Parts: sequence; C-alpha cells; structure tokens
Amino acid sequence: MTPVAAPVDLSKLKRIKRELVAPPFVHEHEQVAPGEPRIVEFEMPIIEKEIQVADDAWLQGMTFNGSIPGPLMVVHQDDYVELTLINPAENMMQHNIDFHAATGALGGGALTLVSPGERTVLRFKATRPGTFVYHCAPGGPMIPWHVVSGMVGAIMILPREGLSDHKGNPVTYDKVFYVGENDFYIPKDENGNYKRFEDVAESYPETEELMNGLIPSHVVFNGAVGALTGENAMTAKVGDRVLIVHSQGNRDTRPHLIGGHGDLVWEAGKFNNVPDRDLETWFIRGGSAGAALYEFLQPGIYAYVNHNLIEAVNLGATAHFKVEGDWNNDLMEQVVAPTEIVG
Ligand SMILES: [Cu+2]
Repeated sequence: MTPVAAPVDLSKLKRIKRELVAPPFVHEHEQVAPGEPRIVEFEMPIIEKEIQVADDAWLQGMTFNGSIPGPLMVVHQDDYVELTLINPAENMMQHNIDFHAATGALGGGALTLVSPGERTVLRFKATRPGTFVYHCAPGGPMIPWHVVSGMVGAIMILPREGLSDHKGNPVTYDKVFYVGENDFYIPKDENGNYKRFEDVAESYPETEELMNGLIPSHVVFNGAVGALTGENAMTAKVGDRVLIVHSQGNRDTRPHLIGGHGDLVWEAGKFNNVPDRDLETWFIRGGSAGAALYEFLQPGIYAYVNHNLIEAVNLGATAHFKVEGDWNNDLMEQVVAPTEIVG
C-alpha cells in the first residue's frame, strides 16, 4: 500500500540531524522551539542480538538502534520527523515502525516494512504534542513478539513554546530521563533454568507459548534487571527539576518514586491536557508513554518502581535516582533513632 498524491514542497524548511543516544539519556534538544518548524532527521538501524537481562537469563532481543527501549526522539509540534530505518543484512526478520504520534498508514507501519538488507525513509508531521510510543508491527503474531523482544521506544513532541504547568505558565526541566519498561517472556528448561537460544527464530515457538500465558518472566526498566540501579542510577541534585518519560508498549504499569512525587504529571503524556499535580503513583496504559516532572527536595537514593511491588522487587522493575545536596530537617527528621524499648 503506497499512497499516491502530489508531493508536498518542504524545500524551504531547514533541516537538522539528531544523533540518537541510548536511554535513559536523551539527545541534545531545545525545550522552546528556536524558530520555524524544521525537518528533523534521525537514522536508526534495527539490531537483532542476544541481551543479558538478568544474571541467569538471556533474551534473543530485537532492538531499535541497539537499545531496549529504543531511543527517545525529541522534536517540536509541527516539525517533520524524517526517519531512515535500516534493516541490516545480518538480521533474520522483517521489521517496520508504527509511530503512535503519526497519522495514517498504520502509524507508518504500512510504509516501512523492511527485509534484511533494506532501508526505508519515512517522513511524518508531528501534529500533536506529547510523549508517544513507537514500536515494530510487522503483522500478525509477529507484532506482540517483536514488541516483547524489545522493539519499542518513544518520541517526545514538545509544544513549540515548551511545557506549561496547570495554570498555563511555562515550566522547564533541568534534566530529562527516558525509562522504558518492558515485559519479557523467557522460557525455562525442565530443570527450571532459563533457556538460551541460538537466534531469534529458534526462540520463537517456546517464547510465544509463554507469552500467551500473559505472565512475564521479567519486567524491567531499560532492558535488564539493574540497568538503572546502583552504579547505573540516574543522578540529580537537590533543586533539579527532572522530567521522567516512562513508556510501556505492551502492558499497563504504574510508576512511583519512593520518597518523592509527581509535581506535574501528564499521565497520558499529551501536553495539550492540563497536568495532574502532587501524584503519588501514576498510570501508564500499555501502548503509551507518560511524563512526570519532579523537583527533588532531599538528597539520597530514591527507588523509582512499578508499584506492582512483585514486578518491582521480584521481576526487576526498579530504577534508582541518586540525588546530591543538603538534607532538609523541616521536611523530615529522625527525632529518635531506633533504640531498644526500655521499661
Ligand atoms: Cu520488528
């Protein structure tokens, strides 16, 4: 299906090329659009590779740009996204990309199906501001399989004037992190050990059987248990306003920052809607990305979790923020340290 129409003349628009970076980091961008709408060029290879998702578990992964999740792309409303999608000859599978932010042709999925050894270029206009998921959707049961193998990421389309608070006043962020949550379905052998496969094709039959039971073996942030904890913790300083973009391509989730809040939360991720305030936990619908802005007020280690705590603690969906600065005893003080009860 290739739509036929007169080409649009975008020759007067400026072009800018953005280099994508691996999550949780986000490529360089302006919060307020610097001028007229532009054509923003991105290039993403699709990489099929084995990924270690826990000490004892490996996934035959499929990735946008080599990372799970795929990188966060950032543009402004009314910019044009121009993506070169590359399926290297070493891959086994056909892939494509469905942008929830795009209009028509299955989000671009119908125009981007590439076999190994092919490339394609898709351009779409970013008409609606917000955070949106993109994912592979090559048809039939390949769709959920490619998504739970890692082929999901997000795009953030900022309003041209930048973000606004609940009163419509401008707000900015000091840092932005992209946390992509994935549910994995890794089969076990008869001894209860996770099975390791030669390639994606070999992993498919047993993985699909497990997928259809709807109980994931792992629920992780950024592709692996511990990908964002300890030495990999996200960092901030007291007083930093941090924007956290959180996506889930397949399943509902409920981010929660332990010891913190969501000051302004675009739960559904769409910036034309008034943000919620002071949230303890927010809801990300499967197949969407949301955004939460928080100013850190105390130093320390914060756990950022999926508040289904079984998924957070036992299946992997935990990240850390390491925040530096001075403690505020007005907000919290240990009045009496734990001591033995006497008498
Ligand atoms: Cu795919």
